[in-house]
Amino acid sequence: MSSKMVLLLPFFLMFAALSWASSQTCIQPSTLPDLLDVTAEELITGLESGTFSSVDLTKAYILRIQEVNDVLHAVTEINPDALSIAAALDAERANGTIRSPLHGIPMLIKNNIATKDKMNNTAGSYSLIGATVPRDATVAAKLRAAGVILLGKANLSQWANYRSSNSSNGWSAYGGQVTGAYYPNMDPSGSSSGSAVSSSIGLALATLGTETDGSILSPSSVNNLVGIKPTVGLTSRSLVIPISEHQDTIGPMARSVTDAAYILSIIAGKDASDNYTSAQPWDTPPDYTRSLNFSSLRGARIGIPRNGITASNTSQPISDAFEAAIQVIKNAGATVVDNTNFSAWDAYVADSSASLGSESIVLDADFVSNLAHYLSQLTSNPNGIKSLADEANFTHAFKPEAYPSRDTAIWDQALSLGYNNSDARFWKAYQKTSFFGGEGGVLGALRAHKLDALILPTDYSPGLPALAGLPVVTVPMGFYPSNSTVVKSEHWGLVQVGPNIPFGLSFLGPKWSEEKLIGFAYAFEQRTHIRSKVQPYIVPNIQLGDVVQP
Ligand SMILES: *[C@@H]1O[C@H](CO)[C@@H](O)[C@H](O)[C@H]1NC(C)=O
Ligand SMILES: *[C@@H]1O[C@H](CO)[C@@H](O)[C@H](O)[C@H]1NC(C)=O
Ligand SMILES: *[C@@H]1O[C@H](CO)[C@@H](O)[C@H](O)[C@H]1NC(C)=O
Ligand SMILES: *[C@@H]1O[C@H](CO)[C@@H](O)[C@H](O)[C@H]1NC(C)=O
Ligand SMILES: *[C@@H]1O[C@H](CO)[C@@H](O)[C@H](O)[C@H]1NC(C)=O
Ligand SMILES: *[C@@H]1O[C@H](CO)[C@@H](O)[C@H](O)[C@H]1NC(C)=O
Ligand SMILES: *[C@@H]1O[C@H](CO)[C@@H](O)[C@H](O)[C@H]1NC(C)=O
Ligand SMILES: *[C@@H]1O[C@H](CO)[C@@H](O)[C@H](O)[C@H]1NC(C)=O
Ligand SMILES: *[C@@H]1O[C@H](CO)[C@@H](O)[C@H](O)[C@H]1NC(C)=O
Ligand SMILES: *[C@@H]1O[C@H](CO)[C@@H](O)[C@H](O)[C@H]1NC(C)=O
Ligand SMILES: CC(=O)N[C@H]1CO[C@H](CO)[C@@H](O)[C@@H]1O
Repeated sequence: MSSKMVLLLPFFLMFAALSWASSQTCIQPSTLPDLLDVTAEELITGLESGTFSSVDLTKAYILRIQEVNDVLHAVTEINPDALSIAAALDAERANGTIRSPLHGIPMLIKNNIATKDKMNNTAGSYSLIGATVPRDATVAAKLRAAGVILLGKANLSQWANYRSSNSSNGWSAYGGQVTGAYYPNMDPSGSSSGSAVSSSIGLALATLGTETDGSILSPSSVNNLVGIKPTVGLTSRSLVIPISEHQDTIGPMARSVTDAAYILSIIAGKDASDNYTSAQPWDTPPDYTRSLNFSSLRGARIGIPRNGITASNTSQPISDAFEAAIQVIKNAGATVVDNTNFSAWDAYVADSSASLGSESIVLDADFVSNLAHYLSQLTSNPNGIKSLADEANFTHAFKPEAYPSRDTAIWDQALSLGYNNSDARFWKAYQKTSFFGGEGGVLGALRAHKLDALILPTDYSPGLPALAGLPVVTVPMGFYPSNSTVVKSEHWGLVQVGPNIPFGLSFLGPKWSEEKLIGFAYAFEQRTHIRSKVQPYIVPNIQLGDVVQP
């Protein structure tokens, strides 16, 4: 309680000062959207009507980041060129050049997505500071070409949570500890922690995250967001610091399904630099905003794989909210089929509890190969890191990397394998994981019951889709009630359960089914509007009215 008061006081004072400043201008605050909840379409309307410019928007977001970052550590760096890029995009708009619906709108991207500009790309490690790339990551290039302002880099669980057995979600050596905005010292989940927190309180319109197993879905869930974890191969991974070519994917983290759909439409597509994208069943990807149909649940068949829900003593509010969500989905005209269980669930659980499970082999072996491939593309590499072995050596020796209080157990295991993903033992493990996620898991359940999608509380949703490269969309479903008992993480004491901490609902489908999943998530969101029912404990007070010149 006392720490909450201490945190809030400086922001309250700053707000008082700025309210006075903005009252000196002629701008009517009511014509300006609140950046905490603003939608893409409200920003588009404001930019088109000239109520504010992209420079105004960029200034406001930079001030908002500076206002809260000392507490939340959500952003590792701000693009030093953001304001000049915004001015250039304003000039283009003035002469009639509109590159895409998101022309002139700022986004943050996770600090494992490289850009060829003044920003570092480090996965949160000091080892890669100053390293440079030959071009932007393909997803970053697509955003830039669409006129999106790359405002900065979001902090993350270091190495996308692929280093340590006893670190914390949202901690990186370079960026510090991200905390969530819904409870003091809140575990932000991860690994796209800074992306989630930044999007949740409006430090940009929205953000990009990356997922190998849960890293978009889980932080979106606990930070009250919509997250799209695309089919592996829908979005290019070229020049994104990898874990696993078989499981990695890049997706949007936004405050609404609509905003996420706008962003996915920009970043999806084939790329010769990531040949998994050549499996896309179309020449150009769909316009996902066409899936935003209030009636899309009508006539849909939705399954509940109950055996994938492993209840715990803190999950009663999640179970209650899930049952209420099922009723909303039925009332919206869907046929809900219960107990569409995963046939290989028990075998999957047994395999993943082994000391070296199949998924660990896949990720370890991929990481050894894929990290070396990423590093081989760098155009400068100040610390000469060429392999995982080099990286482990750097990390063990460089004090700010906090070794051994944050160990390197995952790397130690990957290095002790002694092989990479060209080895027959890798393929044996990959066959198992593909089966657990596919025919023994999501695909088998969909087929057996002729379903369009499965639903699960997001806490239980990432594992099987990760193994088979399948898409998932999460949307806010509820939050812990005010009398919840606080539960802290085992290491480093972050608050994982507590009053107001949100959680989501996931829709799972077969490869390339994002259009359907987005439609279902939208139909659910538009009937429930859960996001608006819970407020963060800390929000930046800077608004457009503080920067717009009359
Ligand atoms: C508008 O400005 C952009 C950027 O300065 C320039 O590339 C483009 O040619 C201009 N278009 C027109 C129609 O003037
Ligand atoms: C990149 O990292 C270096 C070292 O921390 C820092 O001096 C530089 O400002 C960083 N770049 C940006 C854009 O923050
Ligand atoms: C995909 O690209 C990788 C690396 O660029 C290459 O090793 C592999 O042979 C390619 N696979 C196909 C099917 O083209
Ligand atoms: C919206 O979804 C419903 C149910 O699937 C369908 O009947 C309707 O045609 C869709 N509307 C549009 C505009 O696609
Ligand atoms: C599905 O799983 C649930 C939870 O484990 C179990 O209670 C139920 O009996 C199972 N149903 C079928 C049809 O296997
Ligand atoms: C939940 O159960 C575990 C042991 O199963 C116990 O240690 C923990 O205190 C319980 N938490 C709550 C909030 O009851
Ligand atoms: C993978 O291992 C094989 C066999 O040891 C080796 O030839 C190859 O260079 C390794 N590839 C990478 C990317 O480490
Ligand atoms: C490990 O790093 C240290 C300095 O940090 C260096 O002196 C040593 O040569 C490195 N060893 C290997 C095997 O790369
Ligand atoms: C993490 O593990 C390492 C190695 O076992 C240990 O030295 C360190 O104390 C652990 N840190 C925490 C916070 O438990
Ligand atoms: C919180 O309140 C609800 C409704 O009054 C009650 O059912 C629940 O047991 C309470 N939980 C705790 C942890 O006190
Ligand atoms: C932009 C920014 O605020 N960066 C900060 C990220 O976190 C590190 C470690 O806490 C700070 O040193 C940076 O200033």
